Amino acid sequence: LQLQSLQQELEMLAQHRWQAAPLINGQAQSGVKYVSYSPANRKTRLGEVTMADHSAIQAALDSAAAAYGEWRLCPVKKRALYLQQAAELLENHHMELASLCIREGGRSVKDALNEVREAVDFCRYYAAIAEDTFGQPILLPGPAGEQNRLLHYGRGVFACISPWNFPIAIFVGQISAALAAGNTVIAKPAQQTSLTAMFCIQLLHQAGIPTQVLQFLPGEGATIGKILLSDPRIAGVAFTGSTATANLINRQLSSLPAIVALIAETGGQNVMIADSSAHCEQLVQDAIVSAFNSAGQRCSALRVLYLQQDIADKVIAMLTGAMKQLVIGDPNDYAVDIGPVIDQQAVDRLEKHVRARREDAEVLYQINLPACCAAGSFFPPTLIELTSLNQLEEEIFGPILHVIRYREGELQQVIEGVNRCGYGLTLGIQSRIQQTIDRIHRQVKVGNVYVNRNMIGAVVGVQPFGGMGLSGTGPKAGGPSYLQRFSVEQTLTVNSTAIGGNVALLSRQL
Ligand code: UN1
Repeated sequence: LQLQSLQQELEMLAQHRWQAAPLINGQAQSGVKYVSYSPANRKTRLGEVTMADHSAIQAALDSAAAAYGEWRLCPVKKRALYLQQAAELLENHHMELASLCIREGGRSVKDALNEVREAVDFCRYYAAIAEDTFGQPILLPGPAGEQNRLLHYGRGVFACISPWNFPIAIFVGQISAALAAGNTVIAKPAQQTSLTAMFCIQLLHQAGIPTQVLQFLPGEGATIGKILLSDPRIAGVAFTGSTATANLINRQLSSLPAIVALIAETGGQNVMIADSSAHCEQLVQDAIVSAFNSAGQRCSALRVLYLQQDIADKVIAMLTGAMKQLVIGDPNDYAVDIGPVIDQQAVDRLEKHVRARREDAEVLYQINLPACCAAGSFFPPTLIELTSLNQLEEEIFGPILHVIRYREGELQQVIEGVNRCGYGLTLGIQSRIQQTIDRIHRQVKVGNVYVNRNMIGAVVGVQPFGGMGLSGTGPKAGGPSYLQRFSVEQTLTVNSTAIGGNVALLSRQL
């Protein structure tokens, strides 16, 4: 009954039309518009998006820079309160948010609801961490007669550039961290999910976050990035997306006079290693979830499963069987596990990859898409056997799982190959031998290691998330040190024995 009413509510909400436009101090700006369609059928008009032009970008910079002076001094308690109110509003509007994100981002119902949950968690977590870390000045020891304190401030104007694959959670996560640390924010959402982002911004403003402190610039990424990130008023950038784009941003920031903080969370070439002691049912369940959930469009998703030779045939047969059970189709339907990928370009890229692997590897199994998928941007879950990790050059962002067999005695080579590929985001280990588990996790240069479980869905505050090497700069989102990098420190040293207090200090300086 509950599922039925959930389904009915989603159908009702699907009638709604949405708008997105640049918001400068809360005021919608005019400009060139485009219509947003659902990737599930490419014909349902979801709403219109007005793209930010040069004058909107300049206005966002002017306003965010002007608002920084006051926001920097806004007590941490008050900033935290705004975020708690934002969490409550996001929670109260979870069905509208989820419905929009299902239709605009092609997320499954479960994914979309989890995303709202994660965004709420980010707001609450960063509010709490900000109060803990920045709430009181840190008193430091010093010689008698001297008082030393460490104070934290926001860096200034922060550009938050977010991806389409988590249009609620990562979008709100970056913004809430930057605000909690005392920055003003210019939020640039992924173009494919501008409507969802706009609704989040409206809720954040409604929660009391001053409109001057949070500016919004939907539109074309390269155009906005070029103008925004060449302005010396930008003090920091939070970016989640591809490694290639992170490098572009880094190069662009390097032409600014100051060294600007870049917090980048990028791609992965994530591996799971299963030895012959692995529990096969557990392994298959975890591999299927990690590779195909969210149509494989997570930076944390499993891409390559290493199987020890003696369990390989059995596990491949089990994986194929499990893939047949996956339900692909309209993401508005609660029973659907896998919706579309984000757009036709994504389909083309994945098809190209599979075509090339038909030449140098073996495509073991590919699901037949049901008729309902014909009109949308769908890609069938695919299983490919490789002979070497070198056959994958860049991140494959979709529902494709690769397997590679390894022999007893080759584990060290496997570990070294994983480290050599340069990515370092997530890694799974399936083994019941403690020594093997320790041997692997101590050697791999990877940010999040998961043992005998799936490798996605890191929980805020519980499993701080983020990688190293080609996978990002750190610090870890949803972790206790994340806010540090969004802030600057000031050491305040005061001679507390000065006669007559401040007047005496002042005259001594003169
Ligand atoms: C991303 O896909 O861009 O653990 C990162 C997870 C998520 C991944 C988010 N935190 O699956």
